[in-house]
Amino acid sequence: MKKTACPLDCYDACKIVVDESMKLKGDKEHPITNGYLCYKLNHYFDYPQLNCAYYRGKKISINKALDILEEKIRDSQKILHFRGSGNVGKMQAVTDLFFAKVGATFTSGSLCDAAGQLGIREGRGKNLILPLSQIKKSELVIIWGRNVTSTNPHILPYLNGKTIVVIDPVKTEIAKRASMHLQIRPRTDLELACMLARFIYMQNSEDEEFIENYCENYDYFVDFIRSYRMTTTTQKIGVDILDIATLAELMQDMKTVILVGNGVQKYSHGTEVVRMIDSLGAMLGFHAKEGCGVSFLGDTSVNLKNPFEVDVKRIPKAEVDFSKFDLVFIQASNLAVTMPNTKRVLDGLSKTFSVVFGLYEDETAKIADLVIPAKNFLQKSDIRFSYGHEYVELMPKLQENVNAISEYEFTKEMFNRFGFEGLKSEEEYIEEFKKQLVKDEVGYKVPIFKEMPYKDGFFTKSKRFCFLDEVEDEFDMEKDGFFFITAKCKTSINSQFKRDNFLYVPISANLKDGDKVLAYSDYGEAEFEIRVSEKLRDGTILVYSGNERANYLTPPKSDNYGNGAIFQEIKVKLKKG
Ligand SMILES: Nc1nc2c(c(=O)[nH]1)N[C@H]1C(S)=C(S)[C@@H](COP(=O)(O)OP(=O)(O)OC[C@H]3O[C@@H](n4cnc5c(=O)[nH]c(N)nc54)[C@H](O)[C@@H]3O)O[C@H]1N2
Ligand SMILES: Nc1nc2c(c(=O)[nH]1)N[C@H]1C(S)=C(S)[C@@H](COP(=O)(O)OP(=O)(O)OC[C@H]3O[C@@H](n4cnc5c(=O)[nH]c(N)nc54)[C@H](O)[C@@H]3O)O[C@H]1N2
Ligand SMILES: [Mo]
Repeated sequence: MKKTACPLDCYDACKIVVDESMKLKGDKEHPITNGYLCYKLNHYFDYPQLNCAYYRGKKISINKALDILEEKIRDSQKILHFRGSGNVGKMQAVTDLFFAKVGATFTSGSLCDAAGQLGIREGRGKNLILPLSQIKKSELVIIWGRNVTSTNPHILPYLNGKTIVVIDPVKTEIAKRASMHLQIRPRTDLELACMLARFIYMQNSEDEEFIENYCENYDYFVDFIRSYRMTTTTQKIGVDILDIATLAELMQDMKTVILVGNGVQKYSHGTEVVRMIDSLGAMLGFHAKEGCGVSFLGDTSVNLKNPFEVDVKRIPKAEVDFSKFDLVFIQASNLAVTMPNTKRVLDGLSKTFSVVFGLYEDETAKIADLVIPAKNFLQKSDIRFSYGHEYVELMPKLQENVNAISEYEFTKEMFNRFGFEGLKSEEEYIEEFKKQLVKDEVGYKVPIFKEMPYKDGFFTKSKRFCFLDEVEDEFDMEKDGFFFITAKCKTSINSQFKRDNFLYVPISANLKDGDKVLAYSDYGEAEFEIRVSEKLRDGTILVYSGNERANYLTPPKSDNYGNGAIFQEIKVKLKKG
């Protein structure tokens, strides 16, 4: 029996026990995995891995594929290295060392949490992970735009016996079980946080000592929240003002943890939304109180020396125009599905030479000129961090596979072919990460992730928490059409594993299961099959991330500051087919 960790881009970062027959089980001793795995890992081997390379649809050897790639790189002026998050092991980034040496352009930001990450950093300086122990000690857990049952299921045992409040336009599974569900209109989280802050301010229950000793900009924050009129703002949010008042009281009386998810920040002002929720927490001193805290997706690399850091030209990920490059190298991303504005993505790819280095024959591999098969997480060595808890796991190689190559092997081969020097051994790189960790009775941890991460102050220049005091937001909320929610699916991880391709509509949309519709936005259109759902608020429709057509509708744009994708910054209309 051997142990490794799940490679998927997920809060839980589970530890896995692998038996002789390569059966995967959850590790009972791991603080979060708790002995069980999710659908995706339980069906890991149902999805066949690529077992050879392809050039324009024809099978070729890996060596031949690398010959073609080498020649192409030598002939290309403009190369793009686009790395996704199909596997979040640290060794994925070793390929950066090679592509930096050939002068490739890289991407900045992400399709994921970049807007919110910046919001947290602007307030706190660094985005440290809230340790599981604080969640355990809390009394009230506010689940704010995070669908824990699907995306963070191993946290559920930590929520037992606590008062749960859910803020989500969708009646998610956890919302059904919650003491209170604020089923707000999408894109009104900043306003809701403002109203909660107003109630706390009116009742004089802010944490004065904390604000005085650890914060700055509070007076401007007060001016800012007071600029929102109670009645019109509550109408915009679309929930009962008494519910908002009740939640404000609960937050004053109970030890509170806010679990903020990706759902709140897929908008142009995503940075400010997350910073506003964090400011609300700071107003009550949550960052320095036992059993309290605001937890967004944590920064896994904070304070780590990264041996793969490179100094390169970068362009915002969501906005990449592939046609501007002679050669596009796509690693661990199925961007023909997961990137915004699919039509633009496909047009761009058709005008360049594209290489996919991946695990599956996914949509992007199917249209690529060259496909290089990657080893899966069991077939190579790695180390992984989590953005939902403080533990780090080693991922030793457990299986041979001669039909694919690892990211390290790829890099080594390319270094050799180009005569580059300075690549260390795989073990040395993993050791460079490992030696920066500390070990407690449970496992490896990043040293900066302490019990109370901000007890000794913040990491901004002034060492103080910096409150939000303005927002730039020009989106027309009343524009005709539905709000377009794209949340994560329980049985897939973005485009990997079992996807859901339906378009969910509320009962009031007057459609029925099986209807075919054309959905269109300012950015594109696509056909969908309808499923009617009582979970949706009127005026909103939902597709899951990984839906093969969802991103035909989404904008190829980034948020105002963080270079994050803004999948939900649209209104969508439906035409029955
Ligand atoms: N099963 C599964 N797990 C996953 C993933 C997966 O694809 N499948 N993906 C992984 C990845 S890459 C990430 S980044 C994380 C993200 O996981 P989460 O943080 O859970 O993010 P989402 O599922 O995108 O959105 C969460 C919730 O936000 C709600 N929401 C949408 N718009 C709004 C809004 O305007 N306001 C509010 N308050 N809520 C809104 C949605 O209805 C949804 O329930 O999950 C990871 N875990
Ligand atoms: N509309 C909409 N779009 C979204 C989202 C949304 O909420 N709504 N979510 C966004 C978010 S949060 C994220 S993180 C992105 C994720 O989007 P992507 O980065 O595209 O991630 P995945 O779809 O998980 O996986 C992509 C590919 O990774 C490859 N892969 C898996 N393991 C390995 C490996 O070990 N090595 C190599 N070389 N390849 C591997 C597989 O071939 C797989 O097809 O999607 C984004 N797209
Ligand atoms: Mo993500």
